[in-house]
Amino acid sequence: MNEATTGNGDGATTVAAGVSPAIAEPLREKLTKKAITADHPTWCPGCGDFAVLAAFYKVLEKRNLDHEKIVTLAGIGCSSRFPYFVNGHGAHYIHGRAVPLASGISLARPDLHVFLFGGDGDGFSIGGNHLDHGARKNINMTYFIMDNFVYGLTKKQTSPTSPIGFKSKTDPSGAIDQPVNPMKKLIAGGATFIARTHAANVIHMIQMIERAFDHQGFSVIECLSECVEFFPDVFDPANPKKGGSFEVIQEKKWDGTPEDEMRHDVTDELAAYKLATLPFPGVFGVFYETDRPTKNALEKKWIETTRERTGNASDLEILQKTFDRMK
Ligand SMILES: Cc1ncc(C[n+]2csc(CCOP(=O)(O)OP(=O)(O)O)c2C)c(N)n1
Ligand code: SF4
Ligand SMILES: [Mg+2]
Repeated sequence: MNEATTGNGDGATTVAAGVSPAIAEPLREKLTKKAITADHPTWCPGCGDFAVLAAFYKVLEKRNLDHEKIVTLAGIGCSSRFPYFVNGHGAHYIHGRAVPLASGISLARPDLHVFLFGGDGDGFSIGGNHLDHGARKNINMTYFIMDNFVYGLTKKQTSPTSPIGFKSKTDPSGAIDQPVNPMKKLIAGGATFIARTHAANVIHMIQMIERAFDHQGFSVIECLSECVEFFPDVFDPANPKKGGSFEVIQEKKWDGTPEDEMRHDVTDELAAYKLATLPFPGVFGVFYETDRPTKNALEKKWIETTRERTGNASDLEILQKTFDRMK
């Protein structure tokens, strides 16, 4: 039996044992790491992004997704080279414009699994506005932001997440601007799944990617991923192997115990915001998750209603009518 799990594309189906589909699908081979590995990653040795790629391969393999339904997209940056290293549909697109590209693909082909990768500059700076709109519209996709607190590809400029005092080529005497708080930005923007992880913790990364993938809507993960070249050791305070501590959010179990009172309710926006105010390195896990209709679902309904109203006219007929009206 070919068993594909559900996920951020609505076309992944599971054929139940013993049920014969009208036209039998050819038996699929299991999706292997070999099948999804494309090119030799060209990141600097030790770059945190390698671990992210390894975690992503693991999730694809584990979920045994239909290979042709995997789409990996990115903007521009070291982290945005990601689609080159995944054997699947994908594009290394324009700096900061990956969310609009992913939105179009997700809305036009809701059966695909749309994964988006990029950096802090790509997502929070030039693409910050697109991030907000993707979030508020709740367009179905999984967006993984590899945050290294610097512009890596262009060799060390201050990024929107660089801490005050960071010395870079654009701030030789130290950054003076208040950095973006990714969690606060995403909560305010209206993202319906928001999580935070660390590239030094592959197991946690895998858990977060799977949770985000299972969420219907605009799901975003911020991952602290070290740029060993231009901002080394910055994430050590959250890396137990380097003397730091990785503090995981304890989520409510709704078991009625007194200790559950202290646990985090992921549906509570204000509680998520409070977690986001904790000083660096903060906490890791799911900050916020809520159910809200996706634009994909709303648009589908709207198209169906319109189609019904036009007596199930074809796209061409509707277009022709529109042109006729314009004459
Ligand atoms: C429109 C546009 N502006 C600027 C650039 C130059 N540029 C390329 S990548 C980049 C920043 C990359 O930083 P980030 O997104 O944090 O990715 P990283 O390299 O750190 O992974 C910049 C400014 C560009 N390619 N296109
Ligand atoms: S410059 Fe930094 S972010 Fe880019 S590949 Fe090298 S270590 Fe990674
Ligand atoms: Mg960066």
